[in-house]
Amino acid sequence: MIFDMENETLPREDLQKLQLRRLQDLVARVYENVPFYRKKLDERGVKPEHIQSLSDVSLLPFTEKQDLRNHYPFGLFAVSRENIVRIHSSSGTTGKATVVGYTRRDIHTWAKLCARSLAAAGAHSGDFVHNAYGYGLFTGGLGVHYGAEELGATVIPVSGGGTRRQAMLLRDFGATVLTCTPSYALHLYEAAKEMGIDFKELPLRIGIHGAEPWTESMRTEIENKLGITAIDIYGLSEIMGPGVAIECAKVKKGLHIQEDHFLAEIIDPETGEPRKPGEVGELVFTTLTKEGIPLLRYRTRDLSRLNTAPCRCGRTTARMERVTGRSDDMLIIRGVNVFPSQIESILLETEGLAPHYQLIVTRSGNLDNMEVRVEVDEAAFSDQIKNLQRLESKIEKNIKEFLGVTAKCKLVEPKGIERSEGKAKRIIDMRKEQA
Ligand code: DLL
Repeated sequence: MIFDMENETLPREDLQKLQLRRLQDLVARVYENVPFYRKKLDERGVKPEHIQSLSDVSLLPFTEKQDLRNHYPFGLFAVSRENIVRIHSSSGTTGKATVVGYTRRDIHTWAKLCARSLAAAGAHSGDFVHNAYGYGLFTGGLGVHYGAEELGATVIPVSGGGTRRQAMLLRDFGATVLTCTPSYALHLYEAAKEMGIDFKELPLRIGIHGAEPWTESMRTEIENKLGITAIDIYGLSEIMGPGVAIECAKVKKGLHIQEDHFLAEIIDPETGEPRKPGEVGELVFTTLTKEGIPLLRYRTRDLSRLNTAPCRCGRTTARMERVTGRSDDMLIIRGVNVFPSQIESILLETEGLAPHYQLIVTRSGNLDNMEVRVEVDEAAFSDQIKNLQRLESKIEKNIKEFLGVTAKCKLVEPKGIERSEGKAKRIIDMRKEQA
């Protein structure tokens, strides 16, 4: 079903006119209300009235995750605090998190776009949506929740964790739609199986999975094991949260971007120059309608390509190819975004450690595991085993507390981490080989 027939099927020419109008309004708004953007635009000699066509977007400055961090927490908001009705934030509570704010209208738009997304995936009013995305500062839980309600479905706000209980609720309530990360879907399947629950006997029809990269073979595995249609949903908190783009159940080839609200570009991640249509590069989004924290040309670091060919489902919006990688070193561990630099700063603040470490990411069953190997200094090395174990637990506790991710810490002897002659190899990600 197409939830918003008018806007999702606009002839591309009309869509582009709408985008231009919204872009012009956006640039005027940020010029007026966000000192950061006014300064950047002034430096480039760009005034709002210079935006005369969609390609003039290239006159605008990029925005990076670091810009949000530099203005932590609310420095890039474009409206006064009283007009912000909701805050979300990406993981990391060390002052380096990215914080976003929504006006009442933003929340309403977001709910509509998530309703569009659920409908594109094949959900409809009357469906039971078992929502296992995390509720809280993470956008997944509440984003999907509001969308499901907007669609007229019944939400079961389970959030993350308590897997055996989730399996029981899935069976008892008879959910027809499951929303969670792809890895969690498989984890849930395993737990259910151990409890003697057969997914194929449940009324579940659709899985809507995202927040982390996954592959076509993982889709096949989920579909076969759970007996459902598995749909890819994409989004990021800086732009809105889930619902920026979604596959349609009809074709399942590329994710329809909600282009009346987000202007997408593909650039060369090295030079920042636009890539030719159809070429792979870094996805960049400009929020066309957002009020709380509108962003110009936000660099997602996600790699993809765009396809503007008409889709058999009837939507006219461009489709982005499934995101398979990033152009930076951000790791996604069980859906939680983690930068090695965040782990590093926790390690550096801990006494008794040398600044040499490695992050080893593996996958056991369907879940990601991260081990932090770090060298102790000479003084700590001569300590009793008991003290070293205490140090390991302390590091694990700090990583959990500050980054929201569970990691196993393993202390190694001085010089125990291999030195590299060039760039230090800090991340050993074995998930791809294991897939
Ligand atoms: O992960 C929002 C979301 C929630 C999307 C629920 C889908 C479902 P962040 O925590 O800000 O927001 O993380 C955003 O996650 O830049 C991508 O690198 C990655 N990501 C999100 N969806 C996908 C996907 C949410 N379908 C970052 N495929 C993004 C691959 C994804 N990567």
